[in-house]
Amino acid sequence: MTTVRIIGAPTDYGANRRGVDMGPSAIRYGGLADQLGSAGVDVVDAGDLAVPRAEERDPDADAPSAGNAKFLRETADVCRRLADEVGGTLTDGAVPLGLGGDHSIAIGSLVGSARDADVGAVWFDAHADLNTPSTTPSGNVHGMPLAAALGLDEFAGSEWATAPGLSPENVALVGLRSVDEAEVEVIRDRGFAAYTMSDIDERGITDVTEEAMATAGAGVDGVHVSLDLDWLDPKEAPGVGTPVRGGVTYREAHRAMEIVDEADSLRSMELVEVNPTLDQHNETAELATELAASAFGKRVL
Ligand code: 6HN
Ligand code: MN
Ligand code: MN
Ligand code: MN
Repeated sequence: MTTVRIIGAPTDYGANRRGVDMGPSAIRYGGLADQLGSAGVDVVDAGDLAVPRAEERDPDADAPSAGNAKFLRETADVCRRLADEVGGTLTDGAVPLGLGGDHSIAIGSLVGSARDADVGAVWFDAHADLNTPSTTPSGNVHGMPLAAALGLDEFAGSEWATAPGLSPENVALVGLRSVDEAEVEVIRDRGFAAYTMSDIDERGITDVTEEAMATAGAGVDGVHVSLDLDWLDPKEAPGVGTPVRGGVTYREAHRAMEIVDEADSLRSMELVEVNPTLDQHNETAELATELAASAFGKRVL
């Protein structure tokens, strides 16, 4: 039986709206353990990493070496510890499920997941998260985790950020609808598998997600699935810091997570960017728990 180990990373260093640090609590309160139990997996909760409050830190402590990237030192500290937790969980034969926090925690998840293995990554997100300290329009590290793990620009050779076992040909982005100019160039130059919402409109979520999982999983030990809740339409998932209209529907999201399960290559996963202060009744966190259950095999019949 699969054991899923929940690891909370209550950060908001990487986002410009407070509240995403409450994500792990909101997702647990939204019924995560019960949902995963009904998917038929064993659940262990490792609790939350200790994350100092952003107000007590200087966002520019690393400047100018960090370029325009806020709280890079704090992000590195959390990601190092998360990578150890994720790596240790895999060594113990369990599947790590990270709870954000903002999307910068994906750096730690990917480094940990790729520590002793070759991995792919599927990025379910409205955004590409391929900015670097020199291209970022916001300074927010949640717009950079995929670039960091791939060792692009300033992240090249950075021990805490780069996931050596992750290669570009095993990366797939699904659901894109808000991509910065510099990110478009990176996607074109490096030839990432990238599916916009128009691709989903045209081909359907089943076809696109199957292809994404196959691309990410080709020739590697397993796939890291990063689920940014702003991937969904804001009508379904209002509790996110950077909502973008025109996202996937509730049904499309579930179908995609069912395909994640069917691909049988899931190595590690994370649920990020849930901001319960922007919800009415914790609906985005609850949705996150349901989607995790689908990814771990929950079915109606
Ligand atoms: N997210 N591309 C924008 C930026 O500031 O770099 C938005 C990033 C959103 C990040 O998806 O976690
Ligand atoms: Mn996003
Ligand atoms: Mn993201
Ligand atoms: Mn399964």
